[in-house]
Amino acid sequence: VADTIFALSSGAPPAAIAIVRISGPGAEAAAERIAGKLPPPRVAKLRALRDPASGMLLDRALVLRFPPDGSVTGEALVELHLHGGRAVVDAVMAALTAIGGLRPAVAGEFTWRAFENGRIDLVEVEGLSDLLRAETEAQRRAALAIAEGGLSSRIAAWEATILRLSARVEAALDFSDEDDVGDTDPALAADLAALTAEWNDLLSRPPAERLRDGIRVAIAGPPNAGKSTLINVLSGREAAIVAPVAGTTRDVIEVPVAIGGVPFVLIDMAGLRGDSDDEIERIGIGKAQAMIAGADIVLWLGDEAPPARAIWLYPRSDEAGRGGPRQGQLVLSARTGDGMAALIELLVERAGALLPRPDALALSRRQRDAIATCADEISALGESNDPLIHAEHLRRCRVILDALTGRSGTEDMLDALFGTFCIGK
Ligand SMILES: Nc1nc2c(ncn2[C@@H]2O[C@H](COP(=O)(O)OP(=O)(O)O)[C@@H](O)[C@H]2O)c(=O)[nH]1
Ligand SMILES: [Mg+2]
Repeated sequence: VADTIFALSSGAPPAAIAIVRISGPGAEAAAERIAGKLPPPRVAKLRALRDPASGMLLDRALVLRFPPDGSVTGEALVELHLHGGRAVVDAVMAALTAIGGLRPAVAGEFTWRAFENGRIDLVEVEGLSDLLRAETEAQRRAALAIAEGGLSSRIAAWEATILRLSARVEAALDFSDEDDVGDTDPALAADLAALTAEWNDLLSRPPAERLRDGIRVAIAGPPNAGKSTLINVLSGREAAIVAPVAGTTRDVIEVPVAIGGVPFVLIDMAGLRGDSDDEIERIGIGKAQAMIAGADIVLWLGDEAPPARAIWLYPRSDEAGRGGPRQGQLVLSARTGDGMAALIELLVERAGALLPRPDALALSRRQRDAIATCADEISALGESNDPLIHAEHLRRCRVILDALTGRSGTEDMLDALFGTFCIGK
């Protein structure tokens, strides 16, 4: 039998309201000790909470209970909506501890129980984890789609198809003998081709990590071009040191910002020049070149032709006597703000093509790896016309998909995932 656990599930006090959740077989009995008779399921009622030992009033709170069949954890669950003061929360938590038979939850334990009790699968847990950490609208939408089972339902359909095909292959096995291995069943080949096409479509889409980690924008060019000034204006803070001295920025500075609801990581770096006699600056220039190579977008502030993936800028445009912009350069002054709106519009537009489409499923690395491995199994299957081999590849696909949803899981993966949650979730 599971322990009964409790935790503060809302944010850190003080706040208007603090929600303490109690989950497990003893949840209702414990809640009754301090709140008296509990309201009917899923009905919120105001109750006086009292210390069971002294009878002292602790708070007046809204009490809600959810029976196991309708609770998020799949266990009896009680919520106490307290006044969100630190001492109120402490007093109620102390009273719950004193009752005995229940203990404070560890991080992610409520979600773990939901998973263990089959309320959600591992893919949905991943979506939930991303949802709790979502900081931009795009992240929220992508995470919610996964958390709501958008991918899980697709996986269930694949598993059903594979199971059906396995049954067909295994039935064929029973009727064939070893010397009489026929051609691959054409219906099987067609079903597998459809499955593989669906997987390849998902694999070809922009990955979910781009949404979480941000579009990497390298701000590059010669020293004193105005790179650090631009990054400060774009991020709205003094992230990088600005000075009219060549070689001021030597290390790489990464500034995460949301612009137009899109997460970006702006990367400031040493100015590119070949003649530096400063050892540290030369290392910085080497790093800068690596950053340019790895960036999703490059903002190029140089006069020479820009590198690939670059938006070519004509910076410090407010200064006279600069020779004027060339064809293809976006005229920009970080000082006057001239051209900034156009630059931001261009950045958001470029990012749009690199990010998952708003309502399309975006897969995480783990999800992509599993699907790619399944696709490999199916292509290996296609190279044989032995039903015994077919059956084995199909079986392996089922194992991979089971691991993806957590029906059979590796412990270290579970630890890593549930470790991302906070106490009370
Ligand atoms: N007039 C003008 N000066 C600028 C502009 N942007 C940067 N600067 C100046 O140019 C110098 C170098 O700027 P900085 O951002 O440090 O260049 P970095 O070496 O490319 O990072 C500093 O003195 C800045 O104040 C701009 O848009 N207009
Ligand atoms: Mg700089």
